[in-house]
Amino acid sequence: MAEYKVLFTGSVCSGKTTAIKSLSDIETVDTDTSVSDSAIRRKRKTTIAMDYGILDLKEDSRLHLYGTPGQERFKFMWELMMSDLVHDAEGLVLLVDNTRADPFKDIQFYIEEFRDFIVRRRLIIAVTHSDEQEFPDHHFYMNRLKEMGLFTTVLFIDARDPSSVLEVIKELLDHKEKGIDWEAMGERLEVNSTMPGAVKQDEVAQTEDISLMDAALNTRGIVGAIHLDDKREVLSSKIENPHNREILKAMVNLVSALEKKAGFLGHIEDLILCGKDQETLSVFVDEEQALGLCSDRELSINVVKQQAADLLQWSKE
Ligand SMILES: Nc1nc2c(ncn2[C@@H]2O[C@H](COP(=O)(O)OP(=O)(O)OP(=O)(O)O)[C@@H](O)[C@H]2O)c(=O)[nH]1
Ligand SMILES: [Mg+2]
Repeated sequence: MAEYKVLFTGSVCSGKTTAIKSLSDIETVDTDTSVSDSAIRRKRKTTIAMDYGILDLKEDSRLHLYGTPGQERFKFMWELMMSDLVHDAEGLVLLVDNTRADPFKDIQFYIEEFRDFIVRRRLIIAVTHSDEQEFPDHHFYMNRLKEMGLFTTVLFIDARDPSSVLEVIKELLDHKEKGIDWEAMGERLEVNSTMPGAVKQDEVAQTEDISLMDAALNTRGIVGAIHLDDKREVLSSKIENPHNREILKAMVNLVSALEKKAGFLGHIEDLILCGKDQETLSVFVDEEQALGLCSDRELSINVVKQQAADLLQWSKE
């Protein structure tokens, strides 16, 4: 029996659990649970450990489908999976949610986090939610990725539609495993997916009434937060150390001052101070609001940035 493995990753809500359910011939193992932090601003359930399913390719070959949890607070699972379960995987499928404020930031984040894993494996970028947000389109992705030095396949899929997710697998395995009847497989999966409960379609965004501050403070590694409006007035602040609060406010003002004085820089999105001691201070600024965060030193800058992007985007909904 030939056995292959593939790993799906991507931001919260990008469709990892759904894609694996769409493809699997067995009842998938999912570890979804109710959310208590920034993800609650978008959905009710999130994967905490992993997703797992199996796709029968032929009588004598099958594909094991693994999905990471999307939230960075479960990042230890990514490392565990990469070093153990999926160390021999064929490739990584990076699901990119097209409704994200800046999908390319997500791509950069995941490429960075999975850098060692993709060195010797195929990377396929699969854009989801494009039925909800058409742009960036395929052409735009190809151009931007080229600028980023990334030469990889980009497919537009709907994670809820088995035939569409199957295109990703075909791209990954077609040259490796000959004689697969992709069309018949697509039909089989379509039939499966109409079975009750085969694909969960009922967990669409139900934004609950949780403030950005509560979501921020429920996020692993974030120990204080301050939220300011477009006029840079403080809306809410939960920071124990008064000095940190003042420094974060000053950093927000500094961003505005720098944008005025150093126009050649264009819009400054963030300013981050990393000291040698325990906390990192960062501010994230857009036209409508600013968010200041105190975080544990052990939380990487890459992760703090990704968390802030999540918090700011979902707070606008
Ligand atoms: N409209 C639309 N909805 C989609 C698409 N892909 C997935 N969804 C929906 O998006 C929601 C979230 O999908 P999940 O599969 O739970 O996302 P996830 O990546 O597993 O999220 P985490 O486990 O929290 O990281 C579900 O309601 C899906 O049905 C798509 O391409 N278009
Ligand atoms: Mg999931």
